[in-house]
Amino acid sequence: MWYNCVRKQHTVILGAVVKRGTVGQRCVASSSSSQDSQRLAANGEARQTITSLDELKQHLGIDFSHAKLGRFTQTPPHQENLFTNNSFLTSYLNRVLPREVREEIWPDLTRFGQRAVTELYTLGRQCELNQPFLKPYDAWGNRTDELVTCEAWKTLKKISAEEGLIATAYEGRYGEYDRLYQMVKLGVFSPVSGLYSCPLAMTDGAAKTALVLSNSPHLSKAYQHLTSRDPSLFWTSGQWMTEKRGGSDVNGSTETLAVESGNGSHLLFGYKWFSSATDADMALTLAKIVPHTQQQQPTSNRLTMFYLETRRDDRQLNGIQLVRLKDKLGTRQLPTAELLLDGTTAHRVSDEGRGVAAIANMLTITRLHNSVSSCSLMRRLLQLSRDYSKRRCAFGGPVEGHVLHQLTSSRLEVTTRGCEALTYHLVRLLGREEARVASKTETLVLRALTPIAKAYTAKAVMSVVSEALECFGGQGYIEDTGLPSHLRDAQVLPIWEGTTNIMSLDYLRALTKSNGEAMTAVYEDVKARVQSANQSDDMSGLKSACHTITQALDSVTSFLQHKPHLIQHAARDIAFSIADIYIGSLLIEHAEFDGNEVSVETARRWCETARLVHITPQQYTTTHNTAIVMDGYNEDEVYGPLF
Ligand code: UCC
Repeated sequence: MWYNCVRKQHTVILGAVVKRGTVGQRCVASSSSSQDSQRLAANGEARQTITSLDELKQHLGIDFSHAKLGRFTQTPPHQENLFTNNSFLTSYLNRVLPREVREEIWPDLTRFGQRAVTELYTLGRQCELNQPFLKPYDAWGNRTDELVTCEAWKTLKKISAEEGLIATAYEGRYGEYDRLYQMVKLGVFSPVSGLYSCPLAMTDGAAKTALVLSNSPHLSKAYQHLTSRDPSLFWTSGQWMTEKRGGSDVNGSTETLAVESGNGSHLLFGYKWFSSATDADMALTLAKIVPHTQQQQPTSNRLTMFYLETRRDDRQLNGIQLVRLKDKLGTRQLPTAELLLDGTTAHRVSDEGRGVAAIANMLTITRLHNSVSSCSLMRRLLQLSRDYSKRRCAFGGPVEGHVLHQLTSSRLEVTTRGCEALTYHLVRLLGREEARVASKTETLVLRALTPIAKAYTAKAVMSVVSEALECFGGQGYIEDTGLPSHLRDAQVLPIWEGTTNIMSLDYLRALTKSNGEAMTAVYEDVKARVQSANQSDDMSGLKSACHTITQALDSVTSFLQHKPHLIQHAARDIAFSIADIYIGSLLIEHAEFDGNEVSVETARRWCETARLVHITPQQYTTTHNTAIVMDGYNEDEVYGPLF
């Protein structure tokens, strides 16, 4: 190591004894051996030992310096195992899984919980940082429609297959528990997956639809691919339902036409406004059939479901043009596109005009995926925030010690537990239905509460994630912590697969379709759970909670019976009341099982400190609501459109 000394007649070398040189003379460092020291001393030459860069700069009179940044840097939150450290979920599984199933799947979930926060988290983050893009043309002007995704995205597809994230639900290894095992694993995967959880939701929905319909060789082939553990065979699926007119009123908005091609297949012509993950291998979609003899005249106004593969045998796109990628608020890791279908070869896989009913098979699955994603994102943020609260100090101690922080965090924890209780209970019922062991009550409860769970958990995740980000102070708002993207991504959860209002109306559809039997099923289910806890001597601390649940349930039931004319107005309030009441009963049941102080307190808080009934008949007046909303709206003062 050497320095050229240009300002003073000194030679200085860090950590070395050096000889004085002359201006501009190159000095070569020598080790500070005692021999050297003795020689220098004997010659009467100056000696100097410099031990830091600051000393060096001072010695040489160098003015240049980095700004002083201080010594302190905050320790980032550390990542907990997403499975083993979720004490509510593990306790729930201990309750509902038979010992032999538990013993088999526990090691896999434990391993995967660790893999999630190490390898997968890194891949997910790379997807956030290397977002997909579209190369519509090559350099010579040829249309290519090339969708470019990062390597991490492709690796996540491979891992999804190998880990059996879809296959697990269909292999029949654990009977009624296959579905629960799969969804718990997906819950571990989801918050770190760089949104690969989204194509998996569609894929799972398509696999289920293929299994249920099982009437076409095309769907049989698709099923084999969708449920494969072999990455070279594994396919993902899209669900192309939404068109330019909107995604809620599917029947009223779909313009895509299907023309018989004469060889048993159809050609699709239309414009799909949101294909959530455009790199899918196949899709299920809806169109109106037109016979090729009658131009543009659908045989029925009702929709039919079609199966298509996105690429032909020669790997060219199947009559599909990728018009543009969506510029979304969040979920930017995910290549969501607008697609033009221009003669896409497709195969009819539902009865004509039964498309919505057929694709509804997907909806139960994708909406439960939505709930699982909401729960697991809440869990992820709470884990990070609680770890951080042990590391970050303020006002003289770690944040975890401050009473207001404790209360805030405990509320988030109770909300998250409630959402997990509802979601995984429904997953369990789905598993029972799929294994054909569900009672009629369980099937009705599953149908009725799936949309409610989707709506409720998606609203909860927005508020929990926002609050959890506050726990990080300003760091929660800083992009390269990786934290803010969670809030952006969460906002898709109340929107896609049906908005909160659509979900509330879907609950009413389930009640109407079952002639009210679904409501009776929910009622009896809650009552049974509460009665059991009420009779237990150990549950004396929850008597009041049981009473509150019963009262709330009676109040909602009475409203449904006596105010049918207000039900449309009240749909959302009914949905949220049912969610709160049902969750309360689940938490009581769980507390009864494990008797743990935290479980009892969670149930007590859920039932006693929050409002369970949200119904407000005095607000159900069209006139007043319209008057409030439109107050001040003056058409003369309305100017140009927004962009
Ligand atoms: O647009 C979207 C994209 C948003 C942004 C995405 C960004 C991408 C990033 C993603 C990142 C992760 S998502 C929006 C997708 N759209 C939906 O989810 C649909 C929402 N709308 C509904 O759910 C509606 O309620 C409809 C479409 C189901 C209503 O249609 P209809 O035709 O008015 O409904 P009907 O006539 O009441 O029902 C038709 C049939 C009936 O069966 P049958 O004829 O046997 O009585 C219903 O019982 O379908 C049955 N059905 C159901 N069955 C309807 N809903 C269900 C259900 N949930 N479960 C079972």
